[in-house]
Amino acid sequence: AQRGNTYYPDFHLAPPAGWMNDPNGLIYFDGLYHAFYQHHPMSADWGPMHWGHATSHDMIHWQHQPIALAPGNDYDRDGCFSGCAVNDNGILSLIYTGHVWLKEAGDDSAIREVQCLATSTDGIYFEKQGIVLTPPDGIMHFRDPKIWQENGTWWMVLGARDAANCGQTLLYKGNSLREWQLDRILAHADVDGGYMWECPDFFPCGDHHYLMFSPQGIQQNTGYQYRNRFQSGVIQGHWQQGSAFIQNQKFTELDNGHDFYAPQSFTAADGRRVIMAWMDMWESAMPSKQEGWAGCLTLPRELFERDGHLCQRPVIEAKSLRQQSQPIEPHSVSQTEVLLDHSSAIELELVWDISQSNAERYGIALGNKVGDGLELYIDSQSQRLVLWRHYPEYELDGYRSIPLPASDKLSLRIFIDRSSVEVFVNDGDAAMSSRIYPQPNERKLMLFASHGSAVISEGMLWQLK
Ligand code: DQQ
Repeated sequence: AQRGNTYYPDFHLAPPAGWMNDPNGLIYFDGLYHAFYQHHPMSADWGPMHWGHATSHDMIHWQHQPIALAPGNDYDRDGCFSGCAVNDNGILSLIYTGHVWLKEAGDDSAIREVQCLATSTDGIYFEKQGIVLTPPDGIMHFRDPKIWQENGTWWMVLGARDAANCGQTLLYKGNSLREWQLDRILAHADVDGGYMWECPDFFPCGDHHYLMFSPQGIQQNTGYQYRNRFQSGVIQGHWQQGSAFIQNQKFTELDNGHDFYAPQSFTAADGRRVIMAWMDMWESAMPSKQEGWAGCLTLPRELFERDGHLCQRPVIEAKSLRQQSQPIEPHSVSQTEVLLDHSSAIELELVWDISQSNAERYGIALGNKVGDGLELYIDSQSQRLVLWRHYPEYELDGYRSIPLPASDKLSLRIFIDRSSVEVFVNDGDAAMSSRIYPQPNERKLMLFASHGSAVISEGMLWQLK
């Protein structure tokens, strides 16, 4: 419905109208990918949560489907909050959190949260089956079930907030989707680790297990170097059915851009572990609301391990978006060069030869001129890769950055849509995702280098469908 608007994405999943937040119930079922999502169809603001729904043959091209869940029963009166989808013996089953405000809407100090089931025979229309799990004594914030099956046993991780206001992940074991017993507290926050851990997920990848979650209430400037109150990341460790989660790394942020929250994983048709996240952020300005919608999802990303390190890259299916290509010949950049006068949906691959470059700063910019809009650059002095956005009319400003990898060359794979940028560094070592809000006449794509020159050793630019 929003095609033609300034900010509505060309190749990311966004709601047909209204508000979107977390991806829910990502699943490959019966030959089709399903993406559900937190949705408020009545306005572009968060409100009583519904589950929006879209299906796809390739996780890239999506078709909108009717709304799958709407609030209204006494146990989910104020929202069908986040959850997952599983294949229960051929039945597509959604497990979600029924949310009720006990005092006033928005008052987090008095809520009731329970886990609920809904099933479908055709993958489109869902019938609510009621409550399947209520919280342990003393726990009120109790949400976002993520379920998997292993050797015939069901397992569920759930986000919770304990009596001392520390976030935790609870692990439940189930004989069926309707009978659950608490197995253990899988992991919990120490003092500065957040008051609530939202949207947990727990899965094997490479040689490890990963607990992925989105803590709320992180203190700034702690030893963790978190960015703000909201984060999404993983703890790496080892786990075997029925035993403790042995953590061998601290929480690590998954994406170092401005807008990435509540990722959820699923297994693709061929067994790849794929994640999608909400590509926006709580408390952020969302200028697309003026167009009647807000929020979109990231591209699906395949997770994999390299040298014991969790990496992510866009699923291979994303290449089906590529249309005309334009090579960027190896050369030295010493002033601003315009690559495209108007870039709306593009993919850009660039390899910078760091060892041959002496500019103070070099990279790409999107805007009217360098220093006005978006910049992704290498800062030679601090040896960091910096993603900077500057949209003062929307009060969206600021830097995010990561240390440069220790290699002579830096390869960047960059996806630009009408209101987003996603950057993948050195084939998956890191990712940076942010919403951007260039006006239609401010979409010049440039290469730049200041105070010196910088060497590009490879490059390719694609227009995307
Ligand atoms: N969003 C949902 C909750 C979840 C939060 C509500 C995370 O279930 O904890 O829209 O963004």
